[in-house]
Amino acid sequence: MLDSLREGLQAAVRKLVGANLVDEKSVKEFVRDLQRALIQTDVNVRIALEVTERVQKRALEDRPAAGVTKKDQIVSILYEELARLLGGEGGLPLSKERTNVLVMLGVQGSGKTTTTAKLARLYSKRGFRVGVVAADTFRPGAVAQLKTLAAATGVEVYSDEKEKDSVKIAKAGKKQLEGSKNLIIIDTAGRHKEEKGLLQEMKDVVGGVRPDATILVIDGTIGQQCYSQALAFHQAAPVGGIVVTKLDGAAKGGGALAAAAATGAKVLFIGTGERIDDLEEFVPTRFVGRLLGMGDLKALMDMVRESEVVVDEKMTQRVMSGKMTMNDLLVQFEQMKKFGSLKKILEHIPGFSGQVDAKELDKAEDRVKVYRSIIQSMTVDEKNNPETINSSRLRRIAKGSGRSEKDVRELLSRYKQMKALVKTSKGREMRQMMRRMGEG
Ligand SMILES: Nc1nc2c(ncn2[C@@H]2O[C@H](COP(=O)(O)OP(=O)(O)OP(=O)(O)O)[C@@H](O)[C@H]2O)c(=O)[nH]1
Ligand SMILES: [Mg+2]
Repeated sequence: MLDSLREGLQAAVRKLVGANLVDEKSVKEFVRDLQRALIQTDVNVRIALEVTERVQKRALEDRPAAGVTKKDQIVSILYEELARLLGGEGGLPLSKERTNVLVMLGVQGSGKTTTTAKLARLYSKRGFRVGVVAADTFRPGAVAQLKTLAAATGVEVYSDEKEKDSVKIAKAGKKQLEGSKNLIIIDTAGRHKEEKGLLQEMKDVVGGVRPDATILVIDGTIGQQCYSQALAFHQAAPVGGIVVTKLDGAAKGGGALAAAAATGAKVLFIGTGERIDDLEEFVPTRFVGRLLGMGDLKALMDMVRESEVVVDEKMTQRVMSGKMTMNDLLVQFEQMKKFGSLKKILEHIPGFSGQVDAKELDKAEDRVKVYRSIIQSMTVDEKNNPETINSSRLRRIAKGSGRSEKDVRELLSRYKQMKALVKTSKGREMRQMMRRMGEG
């Protein structure tokens, strides 16, 4: 599904990740690649430019969170912006405690009847008692089509082939099924002499049965034209959600999804084939993660956020003024360790570029363990003023922590180095580093 879009996006990401250096030039090239991929899938040019301009601005202006490389940051910006382009999350507000009524809307051939059966199947599987109503009086064979499809799912079908008034059928169907079902899906006609007549009939049906939601079914192969079609329906009667069908093999599918989302109505499901099970719940973040080939990127990004360090202002002040304590040093080490484990995770995600030697990291983690036990064996005074640690104190600390004197000396020299670093660079680099740690 959406193979060319996926290939285009992934190629752009691969190029960026493979670049030696991420600078303005490579960001702009990345953005141009994105534009091409989006426009090829029929995303409206103005919308494609808006999205990519936001990606460019953020990529050039925002600083990456601590422990995250520039490349990783840009990929996550792309992920967020694409998910935003495809709309927010949220499903149908259905409850098993009452009878829910859905009305299917859409132009001829968009996939209403097929989607009615697919939804009936899906919600039956989820434990709803589903009934469908064949309120398409326009198309010859419409009732038979729905019956055939519904037979495969075992749901009850209400129809009345003698009745020509679709509003009457919808109402009668609702009345008959209400007692035994808690989800009633009403399939309507798409064929009409003119669009005005179709919209009027739709208003009448909606007014007649007062559904919990109307579901607009749109053919994804028409690409960005989805926008005007969805808007026309949305204005005639508020659309509760959209199903974009035929995304299997639709080259313009990306444009269709973006256009549907641009109306403000949520895309709830996508149709990915003619078979009854070819219906997927649409979750923009998950969908984009799959497009970019990054599995559960959202969970990963959450982890990145969680690993961001909250900077203790007082500690920063102490460190800056050269009055760093041993506990402050330990906090610094712990933070570095945290970033280390995060990088190790990023290693395994395609598209991420963390190039950290796992062995080195393990070694660093071991050192932090050693340092922690040594610091725990110091008195409060020693922790606050490590300069007072003479050789007899050093021996006592080594014994108390079960570490060697060499280890203690190593820690003390790391402390001195850190302090010297703050002094020589007049704290500039350090301050920058700490600020970076604090931002997100
Ligand atoms: N490949 C593919 N075909 C689909 C999908 N959804 C529907 N179709 C096909 O599209 C055609 C039209 O589907 P219908 O469900 O009859 O469309 P409709 O909106 O009910 O049409 P009318 O009742 O004439 O307005 C059928 O051949 C379906 O098999 C999909 O997600 N993928
Ligand atoms: Mg139909």
